[in-house]
Amino acid sequence: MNSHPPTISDPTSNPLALIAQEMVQVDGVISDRLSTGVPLVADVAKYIIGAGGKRLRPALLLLVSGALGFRGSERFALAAVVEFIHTATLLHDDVVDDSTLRRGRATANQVFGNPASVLVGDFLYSRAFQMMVEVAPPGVISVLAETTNVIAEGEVLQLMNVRDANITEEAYLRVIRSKTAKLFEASARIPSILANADVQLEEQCAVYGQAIGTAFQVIDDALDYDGSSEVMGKNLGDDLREGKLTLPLIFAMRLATPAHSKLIKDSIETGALERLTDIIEVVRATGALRKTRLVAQSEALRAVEAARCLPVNPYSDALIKLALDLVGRQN
Ligand code: GRG
Repeated sequence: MNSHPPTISDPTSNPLALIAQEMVQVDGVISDRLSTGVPLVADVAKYIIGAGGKRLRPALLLLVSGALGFRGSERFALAAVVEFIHTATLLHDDVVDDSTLRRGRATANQVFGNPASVLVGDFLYSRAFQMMVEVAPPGVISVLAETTNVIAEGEVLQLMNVRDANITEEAYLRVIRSKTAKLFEASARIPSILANADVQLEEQCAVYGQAIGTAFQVIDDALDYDGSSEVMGKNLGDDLREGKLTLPLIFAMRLATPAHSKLIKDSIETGALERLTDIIEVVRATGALRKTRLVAQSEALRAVEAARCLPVNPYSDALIKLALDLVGRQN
């Protein structure tokens, strides 16, 4: 296996700059493939996709393609496929959670209602499958079929855990590896299949995606207690509101005084929100957020180790930088 020397990269450089032109092509595919004769489908799909989004999963697919020297045009269609699947999950998730704010604006369910959100999510999801069968070899189709199934399982697991104050760190990790990290994993694995990489290299790509996806969700959960609603484009304290015990609360319950720990437990179990501000304060004061960020950091380092097994070039350097940057993200 090829091994990377430690990278001393320019700390101000943007790892996504390398694929900026390619992302324009992906945006072209996204806009072409939103075509439909049903106006409501187009309205909802354009509303959510037009709101932006970081396009991280397509970026991952393009960066790994670059690192492995795969230049086939299928990569643009498949980058759009992972973004469509991601967007379908967001539409469904906002209905399930009754969320009101996403990407800095009212959620699609707020604007168009729950039925339109669910059904347009189904449209994007099935359009993604139409697109993938046009261009992808069976190995890629199998990865995406497995991925979407695992994402759905992760969401059901999370639903089963709602209002349970005894969720362990392991149970939490199982949920996030399924609901979030699995699509990152697929985005990094797909180019290795397209590039006919050997089994070990394919595995390292998958590990990179899984680790960066896990780090990403852990930071997302920290930001729910620590971020700025304006910068994130979504509300603070949503997880507690929904009865979800995420890593910051698991750690805070362990580190807090018995009285504060009980406050968190009661709030998760009953859904009482009057003490939300106090709970956010406890989470911050106990050092639970620092501990949470350390978990994300260790996942990011696992991603870096995996990226060091890729050929040494600017794309794999960018993958390393991306993993390190995501830990410090604010939105
Ligand atoms: C349709 C296959 C399918 C499943 C439905 C509802 C559901 C099952 C899955 C939801 C999974 C989910 C929303 C996980 C959270 C992932 C996450 C951290 C989303 C935010 O990602 P960002 O920050 O979003 O990349 P942007 O807005 O930048 O695109």
